[in-house]
Amino acid sequence: MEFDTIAAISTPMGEGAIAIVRLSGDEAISISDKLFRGVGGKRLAEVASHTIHYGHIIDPDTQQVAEEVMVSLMRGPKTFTKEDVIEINCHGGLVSVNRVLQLVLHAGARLAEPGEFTKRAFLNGRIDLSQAEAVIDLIRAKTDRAMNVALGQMEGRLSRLIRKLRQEILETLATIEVNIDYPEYDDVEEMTHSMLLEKAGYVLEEIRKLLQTSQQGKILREGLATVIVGRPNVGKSSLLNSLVQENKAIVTDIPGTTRDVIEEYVNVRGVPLRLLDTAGIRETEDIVEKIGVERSRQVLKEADLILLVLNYSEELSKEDRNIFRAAEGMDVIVIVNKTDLPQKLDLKEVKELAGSYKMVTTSLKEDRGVDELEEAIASLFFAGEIEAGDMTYVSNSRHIALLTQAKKSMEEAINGVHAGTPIDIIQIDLTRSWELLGEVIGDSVNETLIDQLFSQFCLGK
Ligand SMILES: Nc1nc2c(ncn2[C@@H]2O[C@H](COP(=O)(O)OP(=O)(O)OP(=O)(O)O)[C@@H](O)[C@H]2O)c(=O)[nH]1
Ligand SMILES: [Mg+2]
Repeated sequence: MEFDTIAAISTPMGEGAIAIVRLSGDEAISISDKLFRGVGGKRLAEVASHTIHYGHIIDPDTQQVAEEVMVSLMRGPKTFTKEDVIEINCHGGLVSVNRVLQLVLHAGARLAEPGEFTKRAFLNGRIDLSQAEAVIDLIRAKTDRAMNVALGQMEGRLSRLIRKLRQEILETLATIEVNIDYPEYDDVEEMTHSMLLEKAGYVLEEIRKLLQTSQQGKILREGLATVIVGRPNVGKSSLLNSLVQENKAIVTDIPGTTRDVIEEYVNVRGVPLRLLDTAGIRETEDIVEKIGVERSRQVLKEADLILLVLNYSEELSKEDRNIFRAAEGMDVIVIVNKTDLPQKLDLKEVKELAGSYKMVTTSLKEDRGVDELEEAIASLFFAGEIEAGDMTYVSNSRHIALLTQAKKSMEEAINGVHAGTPIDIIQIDLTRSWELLGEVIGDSVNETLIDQLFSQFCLGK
């Protein structure tokens, strides 16, 4: 494919030891040669591929040295985009790297859109769509395990499985065609049906297995949304601080201290948590607090796990009961905090309310019970260690939606066979399933979707 030459700063904005301006396209090398003065007047057009060169960037208008650089030169197709790629390593700091970018643009490159480098890798056929999406995941990965999942997807693990399933469907469709073309044999219909059931059954089972990993995959990717709720002053923010082992949230003895939802990522025994500390839930006239309480109720609804905190030194109140009610039907761990103080809470009453929920007693003040809580969180979600390294996970909601639809079409095909539906109707379901799987890896997606997907990337990637 033919594209113009694009350029962008590929390192994060801010101060750093180095910053990189990246160019990709047919003219990447000639544009760089207009600006680069290497040792001994060496021209980039003449150097070997995949080599790095020391020199200066010269402003062609003033002939002044703009920056001291190292330039990496990589000729296509063995590059990220399959095009010629130049990376200019500048000194870190916004001014110098921006100046180099401006000169590069002035010399004929176009400023890249967010994700355009990765989009080219996709359009030039180096990676498929699910691999490109994994690049975003990799950038955003917050834990080692999330990174492993993204890496697995990027190197094509999911793609390979999807391709295999599509191939199976295609073969099934082909066999059906052949059988329809030779209807003179008596047992053709029966043969077709039994072959169909076997093949379609296999594909359906594989899709099911993949979808089963989606819950864990999503958790690994986004972190388990864990919401700390409870009345004001029970110790929610203290709990957040204790789990992240830092004083992130403000803790005071004034009820109603936390007003906004506070979010932190933490790895608890291999479970990545997206921990949310909320404003204590109570009836209040304070406008700011009221908004906070409303937000608490909102995030509660979206939680994967709820840490419901009670105060050991106070009686169970109507508000506590309301919180239990709001959390009904969700995964809950009940935490009875402030056990260093004299008991007023009726534990029997709490146990009745808690039912099958796990219960942990803590004194965050004296640092007691946090281990047990961590244990409870880990065992609740992963019965045993998870091995994100060598499993194929689906974690992307676009993939999950497509797989769910593909599964449905497959089920319809199978039901159709059982119900004696005409074979051409069954063919439609199979074809649909084949197409849906294709969308996962980008074989049959439209341009709008592609643009939208890549626009989620950061600039320069
Ligand atoms: N004695 C005792 N005090 C505690 C314990 N845990 C927290 N506290 C204290 O309880 C007070 C309230 O703690 P926070 O963590 O701010 O409580 P909160 O639930 O976030 O309160 P709001 O943000 O107002 O909803 C602070 O003074 C903490 O130091 C504990 O286990 N024992
Ligand atoms: Mg708080």
